[in-house]
Amino acid sequence: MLESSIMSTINFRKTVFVKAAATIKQCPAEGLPEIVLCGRSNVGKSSLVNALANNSKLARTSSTPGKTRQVVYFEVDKSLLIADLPGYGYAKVSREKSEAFSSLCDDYFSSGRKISLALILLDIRREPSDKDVLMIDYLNHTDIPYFIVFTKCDKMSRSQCLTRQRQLACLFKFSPDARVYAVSSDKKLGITDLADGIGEFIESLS
Ligand SMILES: Nc1nc2c(ncn2[C@@H]2O[C@H](COP(=O)(O)OP(=O)(O)O)[C@@H](O)[C@H]2O)c(=O)[nH]1
Ligand SMILES: [Mg+2]
Repeated sequence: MLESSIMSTINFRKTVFVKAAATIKQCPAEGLPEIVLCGRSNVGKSSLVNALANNSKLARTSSTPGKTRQVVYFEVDKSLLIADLPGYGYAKVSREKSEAFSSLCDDYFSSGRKISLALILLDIRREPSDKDVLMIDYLNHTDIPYFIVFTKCDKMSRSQCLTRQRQLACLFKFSPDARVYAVSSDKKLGITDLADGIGEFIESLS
């Protein structure tokens, strides 16, 4: 997890909250390239926004899974929009609520909004859920580019992390185009690398 020295010109420290949307209709107008964060509830989506922005007060994080019921938008350096999607498939919320969250996540992908890049967050320690598998399978059948981001890597040694990454890559059948990152938002590991990767990818679109 060496931090790369090649910097993209997008400054993630200039990240601001835009709005929270409870329905697709409330989502902001399209314009800037948009990246979406997806993954099960509690995987570390909001913590990743904060780590990228180096601002722990930006996105609300929670140790109680299933809290976010909205798509939360952030604008980075007037250059891109980050959509923090509701986490999918957390068993402890009621079935009705759980379906509402995942349907907002599903709707998002079928809404016709232009998604420039999806970040699929996977907890390095956990076994993939059916929803994770479905999400990746779905993306493999679309032309939406995605990066895989393994989270909470501070919970393991570096060598355990590499072994897990290899095991999970076999289980998931990631697209050969998908870049794979391993990060810790807590310990700020791999964050600069990921920011550079996102910046470079977004800049290559224009
Ligand atoms: N150890 C560790 N815990 C983390 C990390 N990222 C997030 N967490 C914890 O995981 C829980 C859920 O994080 P959150 O960002 O709210 O997840 P979200 O539901 O996907 O947005 C919180 O208790 C965080 O403190 C990490 O890199 N390392
Ligand atoms: Mg969150």
